[in-house]
Amino acid sequence: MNNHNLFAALRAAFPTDSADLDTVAVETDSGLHYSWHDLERSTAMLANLLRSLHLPEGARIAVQVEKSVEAMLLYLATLRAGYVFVPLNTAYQHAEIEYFIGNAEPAVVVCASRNFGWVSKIAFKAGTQNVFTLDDDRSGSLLARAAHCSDQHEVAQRQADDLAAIIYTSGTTGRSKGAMLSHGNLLSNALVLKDYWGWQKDDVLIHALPIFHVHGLFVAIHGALLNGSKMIWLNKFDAHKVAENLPRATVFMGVPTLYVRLLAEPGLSADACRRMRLFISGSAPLLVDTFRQWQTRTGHTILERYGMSETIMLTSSPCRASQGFDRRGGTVGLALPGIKLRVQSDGGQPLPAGETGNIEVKGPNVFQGYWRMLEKTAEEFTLDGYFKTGDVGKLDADGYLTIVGRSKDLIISGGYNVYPAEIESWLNDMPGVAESAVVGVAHPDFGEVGVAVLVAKPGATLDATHIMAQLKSSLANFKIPKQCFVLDELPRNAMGKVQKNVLRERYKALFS
Ligand code: MCA
Ligand code: AMP
Repeated sequence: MNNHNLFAALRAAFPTDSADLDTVAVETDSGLHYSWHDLERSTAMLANLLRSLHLPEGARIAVQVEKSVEAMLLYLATLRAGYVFVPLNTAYQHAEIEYFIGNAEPAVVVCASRNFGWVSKIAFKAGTQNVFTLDDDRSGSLLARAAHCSDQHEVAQRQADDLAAIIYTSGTTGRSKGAMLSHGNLLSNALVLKDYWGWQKDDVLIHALPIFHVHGLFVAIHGALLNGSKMIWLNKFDAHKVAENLPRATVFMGVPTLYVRLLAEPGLSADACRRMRLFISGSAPLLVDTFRQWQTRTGHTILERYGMSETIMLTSSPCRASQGFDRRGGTVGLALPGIKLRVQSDGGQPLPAGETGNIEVKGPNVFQGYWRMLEKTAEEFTLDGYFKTGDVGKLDADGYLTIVGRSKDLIISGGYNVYPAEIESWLNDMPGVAESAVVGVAHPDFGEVGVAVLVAKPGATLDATHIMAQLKSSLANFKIPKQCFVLDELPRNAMGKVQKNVLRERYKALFS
């Protein structure tokens, strides 16, 4: 293959026969149908629009829009035109967007029309020349402009290590880092999953995840497109709609919260799942209890996989009979083909099966580094080139990986990452707050949620409700701690370090 552009590989799987090109590639829950031909034409038009802007090589296209098929087409068009896609969570607010745009310096920003006022102000201030709007009802200036562009476009030539996307992943110091993923990273992983998960042309994927993170944007979309498989597209997860569509589908991907919510849906039954081939879970720990309940209720065993923004997918439970078909609840399966995975001691020594240590990985899927953070990138790799995931786990004698915790201070809430350090720095800046700690505790719906603990400055009185409201006006809603307590002091060890484990223990039953 001469052109390593990921889009070229995806398009190669589109039907070639003109009658098949008119078959449905994406069907939405609002009754819209997009044929393969539509995908081809509309990505060409959007790619031509981007090209007409005379952007520099490597230009970033930052996108904060509600989920829609058109938003996916914009992603594909960005690949097609050879630019770098920067998706941003729709929950991000002013300060967060200001940081991402300032850091990524995108040449193009696409936002929802209701946010145009404030987003364009930030973008123009940061030097962005083009700001378009795109809404989830197929309106906005992006599509209006693209409508005038040709539907013929030659896919831009790209090398395997040319950048395709930057995915912001929250930083341990409170600042997000942009994980740079190349066309080669994305394609190698998509090809491995195509084979490992046994994708077939007649598979039908229910796409119900957001498309601004790795799970919904890469794993799900690449999986379907690379195999010429149809997608049933939901702009927003809705357990009832998913259950309704199950009888027509074969593959579903979700974070554990989606499985928990589906289990509460009366329409979920073994009969509804009769055509289903694969239920895939990832992004956060799946409770063994959920895994078992799913088996009992549907007759299907969830396939668990583990990955990161920096690496895309790393491990998976076996999928087919030839792989042993042995999916073990509580584990995230085996290292995917071509991916080296090891568990090391803190001193950097390999640990035998059964012992818990730091998970490190190497492979063609591992990212190119953090955007404009050379030192940070270097810190996250070992001398022999393994990426330090920050996850702690153990391998069993058969190679199954169990994640037992994280060395990074991270809360995963409903599949979204929340870094306590970021929340604490906002809390600490609030009037009257002397110090704060944010810890993750178990939650029946989101798996884990944040709880904030505050200590007031001498003489100050803190109103937890008011503080949470203030936080809500500054940060994405999923980052807001679900409860807030004011204490006289934080528990500390002899070294003066805050004992978050003591706080976690104290609040562990808060939501049970
Ligand atoms: C919504 N809320 C949350 C979350 N989502 N709180 C904590 N954690 C969350 N994840 C809160 C909002 O703040 C709001 O609170 C209230 O719930 C309703 O918000 P809404 O947006 O309507 O919620 P929802 O539609 O019910 O969303 C729940 C969800 C969503 C469907 C589970 O969070 C979701 O789509 N999660 C999937 C995330 C994902 O795709 N992760 C993959 C990352 P209030 O009313 O108080 O404001 S990729 C990754 O991790 C790696 C690479 C991997 O391995 O895949
Ligand atoms: P992100 O930075 O958003 O890509 O999130 C990556 C993190 O999500 C990983 O480092 C893990 O801590 C976590 N994660 C992903 N998949 C799983 C899984 N199947 N089970 C447990 N944790 C997971």
